This record gives sequence, C-alpha cells and structure tokens, in this order.
Amino acid sequence: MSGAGGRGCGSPVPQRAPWSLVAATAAFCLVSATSVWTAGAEPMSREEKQKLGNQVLEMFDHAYGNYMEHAYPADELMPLTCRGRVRGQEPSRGDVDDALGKFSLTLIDSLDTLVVLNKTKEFEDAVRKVLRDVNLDNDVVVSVFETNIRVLGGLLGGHSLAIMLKEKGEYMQWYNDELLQMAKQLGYKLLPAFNTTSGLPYPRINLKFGIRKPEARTGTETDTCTACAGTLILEFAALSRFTGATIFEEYARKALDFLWEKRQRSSNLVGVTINIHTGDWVRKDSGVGAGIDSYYEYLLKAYVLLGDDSFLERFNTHYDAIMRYISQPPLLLDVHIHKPMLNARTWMDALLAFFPGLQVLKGDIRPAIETHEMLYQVIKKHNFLPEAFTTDFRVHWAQHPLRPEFAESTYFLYKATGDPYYLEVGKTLIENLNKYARVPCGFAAMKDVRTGSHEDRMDSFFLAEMFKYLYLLFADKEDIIFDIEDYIFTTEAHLLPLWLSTTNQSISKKNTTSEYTELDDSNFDWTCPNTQILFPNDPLYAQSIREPLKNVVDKSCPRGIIRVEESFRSGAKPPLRARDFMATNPEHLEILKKMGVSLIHLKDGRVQLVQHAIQAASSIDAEDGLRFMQEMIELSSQQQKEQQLPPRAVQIVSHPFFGRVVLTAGPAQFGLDLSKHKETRGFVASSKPYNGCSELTNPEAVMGKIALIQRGQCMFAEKARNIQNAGAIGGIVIDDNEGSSSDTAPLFQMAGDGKDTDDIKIPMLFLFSKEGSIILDAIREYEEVEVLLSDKAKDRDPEMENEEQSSPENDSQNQSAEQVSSSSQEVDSVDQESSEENSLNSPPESLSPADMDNAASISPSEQTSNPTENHETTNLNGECTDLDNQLQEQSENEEDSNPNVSWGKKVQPIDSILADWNEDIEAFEMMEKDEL
Ligand code: DMJ
Repeated sequence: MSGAGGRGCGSPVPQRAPWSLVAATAAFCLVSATSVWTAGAEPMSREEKQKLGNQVLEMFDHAYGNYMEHAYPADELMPLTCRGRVRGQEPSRGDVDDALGKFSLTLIDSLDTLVVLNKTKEFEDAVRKVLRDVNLDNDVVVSVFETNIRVLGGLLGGHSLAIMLKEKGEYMQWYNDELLQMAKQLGYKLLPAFNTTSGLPYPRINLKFGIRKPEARTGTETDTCTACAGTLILEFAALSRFTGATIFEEYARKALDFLWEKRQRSSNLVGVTINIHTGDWVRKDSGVGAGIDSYYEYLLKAYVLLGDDSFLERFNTHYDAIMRYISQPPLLLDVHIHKPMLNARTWMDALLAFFPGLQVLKGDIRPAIETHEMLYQVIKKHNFLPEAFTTDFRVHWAQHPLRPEFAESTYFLYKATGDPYYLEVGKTLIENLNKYARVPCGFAAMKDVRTGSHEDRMDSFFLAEMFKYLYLLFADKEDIIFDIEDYIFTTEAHLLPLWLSTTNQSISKKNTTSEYTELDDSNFDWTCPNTQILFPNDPLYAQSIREPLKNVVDKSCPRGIIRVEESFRSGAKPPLRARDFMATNPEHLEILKKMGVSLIHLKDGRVQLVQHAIQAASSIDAEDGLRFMQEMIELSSQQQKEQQLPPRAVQIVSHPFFGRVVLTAGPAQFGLDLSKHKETRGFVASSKPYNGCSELTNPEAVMGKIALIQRGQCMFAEKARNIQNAGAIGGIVIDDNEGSSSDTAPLFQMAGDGKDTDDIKIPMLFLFSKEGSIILDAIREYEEVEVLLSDKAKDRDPEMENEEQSSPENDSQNQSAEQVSSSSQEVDSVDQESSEENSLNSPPESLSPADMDNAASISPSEQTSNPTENHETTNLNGECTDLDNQLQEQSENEEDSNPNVSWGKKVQPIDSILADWNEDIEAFEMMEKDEL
C-alpha cells in the first residue's frame, strides 16, 4: 500500500509547512495511491495496459503525423479536408479563431507530449522546427489567455523537458535555452495587455503591434472572463523563475490579487466576466466550468508550484463556497454570486469535467468520484460529452471538440484510487475516439454527438492534453523516461518542474499584496490528502461511492415535472393556459410573475420564459407555474416538431473513407423521414441538369442511386420530384453559396413548396458547399462513392474494416485523403439567378408558437425537458421525488439561506420581488451571450 511507506501523504505535513515541502508533497499525493486497490473491478493485466498504451501511441502518430504532413506550419489541421487552417484563409469562426496566431500552434502545443510519449527523437526534430520556422511577431490579434496557456505554456513545457533530457546526456545536447528565449520574447509581447488600471489583462493583443495603437485593432474591449485573467500565474511565474525577469510573475500576481479583492464577499464566489477597467462583475453567474474553470485550478496549483500560502487560502475559501452552493452531487450547477441559493442554469458545460481532477489534487475524493461517474454516464449515452447538457442529461449543445477534461479527471482519479474501473473508462474513451472521431486524416471534432457528424477541426489541445492523460493512465513508471512526479500540469497539460519553487523566490516575498488576517482559516486543510485516511481498509471505496449513482443518467427525472404530469392526468389546469398566453397582455404578465415565471426579451425578438419555483408567491402558484411551463414546453415542442427537424448525417462508406467521414446534413420537411425509417445507402451520381429543376437528361446515371443536385433556381420539392421520377433512391442538395459550411452556418432545413408533398417518397438531405465538395472531390478521385443517409451515423461496417485492413491502399490512406481534398471541384455550371426556395433557416433552439403574440417566440430551453421523455422515465422507474418534496426541499434550502422567504405566505414585498426579477433577467440576458 502506498502512503504507508513513510513518504508523502502518509505522514501529515505540519501546519503551514514550508512551501518547498508542500510543493513536493502535494505533487506526490497525486500518484501515491496507485497500489491502493486490491479488489473490486477486474484488475487490468500489464499486457492489456501496454496494449492500450501502444494504441494511444498509434493514435497520436495518426493525429500528429497528419498535422505535420498536411497542415504544418499552419496552426491547426482541418482533418476532413486534410489541410492546414490558416487564419484569414477560412471563414471566421469568431472567438475560437483567436487561438490562432500563425505560430504553428499545434506543433508548439505538442512539444512536451512527444517526450511524455517517449518520442524523444521526434521531440528533438520538433524543437528544431519551432526554432527554425516559428515567428512570434505576426500582425494577428490573438487571445491573451489562449496564447499564454498553449504557446507560452507549450514553449515552457518544451524547455522544461529539453533541459531534463540534456541533463540525462543523450538527447538535446545542442540545446541552449532557445525555447526559453522564445518564451521570454512572447512574454514581453503579452505584457502590454496588462496596461489597465485594474491590472487585469485585455482579452486580446496584436502580436506585432500590442494594444491600443490604431494598427493593433484591439484595446477597446471592456470585459474579460475570470479564467482569462486568472490563468496566467503558472506560466508567468515559471517564466520569471526560469529567466530571473520578475516582471511576469508580478503582473500575474497583481491580476490574481485584483480578482480576489473583487470576489463577492458574502458568497465568496466570482462571476464569469468582469470589467477590466472598473472591476464590476459583468456576468454575475458563477460555476466551475466555462469562463471560470482554470482560475480555481491555478490558485491551487500556484500554491503547489510556488508554495505561497495565500494562494491556498484563496483556493480553500472559494472551494468552500463551491461545495456549499454550486456542488449538488453529482451535479455542479451555476448560481448567482449575490444569490447563491438560486441556480442560474439548468444545464452544465463540458469544461467542468476537469473539476473532479482538481478535487483529487485538493484531496476531496468523494464528490470527485460522484461527478466523474455522472459525466461518464453522459458519455456512455452520447459517446462523447456534449458541450452542454441539461440537469436531466439531455443534450443542450451538441458539439464536442475532442476536449480532454474528462480524460484528465479519469487519470487523476485512477492515480488517487488505483481502481481499475478508471482504466476501463480510459479504454472506452480510446474506443470511442477511434470509432467515431477518427478520420483518414486525423481526428475530427464532433459537430453533433447525436448524429455522429464531424466538424473540420482538430484543436491543438487534443494533442497537448488528450494523449498525455490517456498515455499516462496506462503507463507504468518505467514506461516514462522521466519522473512525472517532479512536474505539475498546467491547464493545457504542459509540464513545469516543481524545483521552480525554490528558484528566484524573492518575487513572492516581495509582492504578496493582499492581507489575509481577516480570514478564519481554522477549517483549511494544510496537508495534502492522506490515502490511508481516504481509503481506510476499504479497497472498494470508490466503487461504493459510484454504486448508488449507477443509473443516475438513465433514470433521471426532470425536476419538478412529475407532479405536473400527474396533475394533468387528474385534470388540474394552470390559471393561464399556454395557448392563450400573449406576451403583450399585462394581466398575463402579472399571472406569470405570481407563478415565478420570468419573461426575458431576447435581442433577436424572441421571448424566453424561465421558471424559478422559489420566486412564486406561494407553493400553489409555483405548481401552477410548473403546469404552465409544462404546457408551454409541450406547445413549443409540438410546433418545433412541425417547424424544426434535427440534423441528419451523410456518411461516406466507400473506400477510403469506410464510414469514417460523417457530414452534417440539413433535413427536409418532406420526403422519407430518416428518423422513422431505415437509413438509405447508395452510390452517388450528379444529376443533369445539375440544378435538378427539369426532367433529368441522365436518368440511367441516377437510377437506383443517390442524386446530387445543386441548390437554386427552383423549389427543393421540384428537384426531389425530378430525381425521384428518374429513379433516384435519395437526393443530396448541395449549397450553391461557395464557402458555406456547417462549421459556421446554422442548421438548414429544406421546406416544402407549400403544396402537398406526400408524393415525394425518397429522402432528401442538404449539404453546405464545403461538405458537398468533400463528396464531389471524392467522386472525382474515386469515381464510385457510396454514402449512407441517416439520422445518426452508423458504426463502421466490420466488413469494410476488414476490407480496409487488407487493402493495399491502407498504407497510403493519408495520401488518398490528401488527394481528395486537393483536387479541384468541377460542377456543371448553372445560372446564379435568385432562388425561389421557401427555406427555413433558424437555430435549433428557437421556437415560434403560433398562438402567441406574433412578435414573440418562446424558447424554454432553460426549463427541463421534453415531456415525452418525462413520461417514459417517470412511468418506468417511478424513482423520482415528487414535486411536493422538491418544493419542500427548495423551501427549506431557501429558508436556510434567506429567512425572509417562506411558503404559503407572502413575506417578500412585491417591489423586492420585482427588483430580484430584474436582476435575474439581467443575468440571463448576459448568459445569452455565453459562449464556451
Ligand atoms: C484547454 O485549452 C485548456 O484545458 C483550457 O483551460 C480549457 N479547456 C481547453 C480544452 O478543452
């Protein structure tokens, strides 16, 4: 048993231990429990672990090899079109592009991964390439946060391992701190961002021109996210301590000090965004995911790396608040910083998946196991963690950009518990990546986890983090050429040596600005987790915590819905029926208010309804409010069904794709409904005329095939009839707007022609131009291209896989994929006259109940769930608590925190309710802007 050996966590560290000891010990805590496990889930043999480790190596080669071959020196690989993503040459994706600075991002982000994965030779080559090719002086506006964690962190991680290797005496003997010099150059480039009165950095900077100069095109922002301003200390302190230039650590400390001062004093929480000039919270919602995540991470890790008690005090204060308000095991739900008993959302984002890992570092294993288990069940349901999912585990935002946070937490939990269950979890992650995200030219992000469709995107963090955590999960000590325990992981999983804590330490002494004497720290932990206490004689500890959560996702009941359905069955009705509701009727608004239902006017003209039962005038009003919301959800979903269909998938199944490339397709409001019928599979053929607007002149070519038609010049239904008459078994309409892509445009649905379309029996799907050209290029290259039209991508056909393995083309897979993308598109020319199509192009979440005020529409996405799902789950397991209990619980909770509120009687004056209401509306309006 580790921990019993007398080293590290086994022996309590003295209170306020010298920081150097704490740093080393805290890092040791992460790895000390690997042999704790003795029974429970089947242990994994060394051979199996090695096999999985080798699989990770092979996957890394596939991702990195394709990046280097087809994208380098571009920042990122576009794995579907097999080329580099160069900023300015692709349609803008908004903020997400701010990570790209024309500095070969993926190469720099991958440097220390190469060493962890034992690819020392490749590391040496990669460092030489960085030194030879990378220019940090580009006229590009980049995110300060992303540049810090990915590029500065990447260079420092590379430097840390380069000097380690040099010292070992075999590799990198020529190295003379060149990466560190680049890091310093970059550090100085980022410093002008801190030129604000608060010391919080501007969110963006021009690498060449800095801030606020006319040519810099930045410096006008007023807000930044908390994580953006609070995730600098590890890299900046490391840079200072490596170089002796104290200014970096000073600036990062100042920003952290300011955030700490601005915490909401009664809740000890921080908001998501802050004004960098005034220090006012702009978004007052607070969680542990998007916008805040790594601020907390860096407080604890700054303590570990720098040994400064003030960081641990701050972390523990925040952690206490998180566990008090945000943690609702196994959920982690955002709240308002001023009213922390009030949930600000009914959904969680994928970024919070890092939190169990941080809890391990903190030593709070139980909630870490619980949240991780909940997340794993969501993954099992959707293969990946969707960007956001609701409290009843439905998909809220369906993308998944191959984020590593869950793998990170899995690794740390395995380290803490030694439970082989976490190895099985890792195995599933590997299988899913290979099965659903692997494409011939790398790994593609999931555009929609429900359909399995891809996005032409492979973010650099996939190489920086995912492969490190997965490899380390299965690696034994001897599989890694250095001692990982001597390093700390940054938020981008870059490695910084713990010996930095004893180097150039004068900075911390000189510049600790805040005083902490007012804090009662009697509850703080000054020791790192002791595995003997965590797992007292119980090797099944982790399993016993997971057990009660076994079916938490499958058997989840949407909160506050069950009783409503019972009420419906017994005929109870809300005082205001959803179908009668008019957003402009003052009486209706009054009733809504009484029922605790908030009305939010969104900028795009829609109206959003959100219910907080605790804001209702009484528990009866709260119930009425729930009934009303339930009716509204049903009404909306009915109309949504009529107006909006989910995305569909076009999966290329023929050689060399073999089902691995899945394109996001728009549905049609007519023709065969792919969600009800079996998928349609067939070879594709271009129709003549290509626009499909008249009888086809090549019926023999499209007979029994899936016809490709270009958008434009007539109604979609007309195209469908023409190809159907020619014998096509399906149709794919390809957008005629060059450059359009599902990466940047919302889902497009093809509407009917306003007449009866029952005569159209074949399935019709829509592809934007970029996705369409992938098929057209494939035809040009391979002639015979077979696709599958479906509502959800199908697993790869085993026969296809065998074929693939035995195929001589297998070796040249990457080459083939490259050829697909490089061949030019030739299509029949069509006149670009204006289209008469009747199309519906609206974001999936927007609904427009016809019975409502014409100017308004309702989006109940903040409320729970689809009623049909509710019926099923409720009736099947009957395990949900009923509304009375929930209201009671809510009431009790609320009473705990707010003695002015009690059920059954109105003690809160109406103007205070209105004031609260306005504050909520403000907060929700801010949330509308939320982007992960
Ligand atoms: C990474 O770039 C970092 O981990 C960051 O802190 C947030 N998450 C992304 C990957 O999801």
